[in-house]
Amino acid sequence: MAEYFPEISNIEFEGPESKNPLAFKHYNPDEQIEGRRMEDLLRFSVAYWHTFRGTGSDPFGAPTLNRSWDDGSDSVENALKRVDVAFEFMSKLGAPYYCFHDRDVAPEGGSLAESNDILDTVAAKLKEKQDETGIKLLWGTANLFSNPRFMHGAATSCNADVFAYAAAQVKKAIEVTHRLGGENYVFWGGREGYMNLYNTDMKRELDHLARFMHLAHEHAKSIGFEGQFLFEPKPKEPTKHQYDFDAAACLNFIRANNLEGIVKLNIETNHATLAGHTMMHELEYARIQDSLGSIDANTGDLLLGWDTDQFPTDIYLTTQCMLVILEQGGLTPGGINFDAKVRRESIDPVDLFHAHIGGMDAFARGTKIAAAIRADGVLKDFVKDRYSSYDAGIGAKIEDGSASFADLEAYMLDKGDADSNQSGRQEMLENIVNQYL
Ligand code: XLS
Ligand code: NI
Ligand code: NI
Repeated sequence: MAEYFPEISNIEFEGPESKNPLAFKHYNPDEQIEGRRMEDLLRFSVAYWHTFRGTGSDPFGAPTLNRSWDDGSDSVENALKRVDVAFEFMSKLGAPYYCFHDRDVAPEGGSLAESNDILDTVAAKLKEKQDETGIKLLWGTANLFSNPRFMHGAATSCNADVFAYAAAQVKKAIEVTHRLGGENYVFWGGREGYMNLYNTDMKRELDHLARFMHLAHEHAKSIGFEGQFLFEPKPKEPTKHQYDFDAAACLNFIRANNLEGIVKLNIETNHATLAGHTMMHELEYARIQDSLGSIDANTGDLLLGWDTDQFPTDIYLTTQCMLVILEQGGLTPGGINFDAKVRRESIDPVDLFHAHIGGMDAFARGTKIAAAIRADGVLKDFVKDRYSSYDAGIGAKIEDGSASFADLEAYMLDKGDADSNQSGRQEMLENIVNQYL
């Protein structure tokens, strides 16, 4: 069988002292962290669209990446060959999972029926390779944004035929995800949003999106798909007002439309920062509401205002992510999907390995640091103590609901003034975190 990365052998863990760029320094699948194997805790996933469909083209220039195996065509033959490439790459990397959009793995045909047939053909090969390698599908999704038919949105399109088309496409994508044992199914809003209210009935669009989600859930149930549904919040791109702007907007939509327990969140770093939040904020906001399902790991560039989808290398960032993820005991059935692409100047196939090794190591190291911080309990103890005025007395009555406004007034009239405040000690805590890095 043809080999597409002949120069590369399996990427092994060699430890922090290793100087080999094609080895893991921190990601050691069998190492135990908080009682779990690193591989089972982190559940790393490769994004098919970036890693096997990325070309290096940007709005200003043509493809740059050297991918000798890819003839650049949309033929089924080329799509089938990419499956071999993908599974060789993922096996050599040691990634246990991957994710795809329907249109990344299989080209669109001349009609919906033809597109479905092509998807089935490629899915059969994906299944074969999954069985052969043991690599699993973290999540599937449908591309409801590239084709011009989705210019006004998919479930929120003003055109009912487009809603119907999107429904048919998602129906198929859920079925294929189910067939491949996918553990989640993602809905990224794509073009679900609007550019201008002069031509938009926002109420109808949001109602349609809710209807779409209930239909998807009913279909999933009817075929026995038990994977977790996930919304992926993102602001700005591509529409000016995305309906799933951030975790808060998604959770509001979920609650307003009786989708609690049906849809959780897939939080992406670059999307968080575009929304004006830190990744840690978005993760914690989702976690405390039992809605943190999975993450798309990447990073933006603070100097650029768009979704640059770079591989994460910042240990502070991964430590902060893992503080939240460890707090909820991992992400299962979700995982850490590298929704990230190599820069268009990183033109060699080997750069795909460097990029993923770096991301996996950054997360592994962040995991070890976060676990050490948690083992010492420094942050937790400080926070617990900071709120201790709610553990007894008037605070406990506020929390258990037994104090009315009148009670609180009487309490404070009697006392005269609030107890003095204590320092937040932010700088000390930042210094403590730095000690672990
Ligand atoms: C785009 C999104 C997309 C989703 C899957 O910005 O991140 O790649 O993860 O549709
Ligand atoms: Ni994403
Ligand atoms: Ni993104």
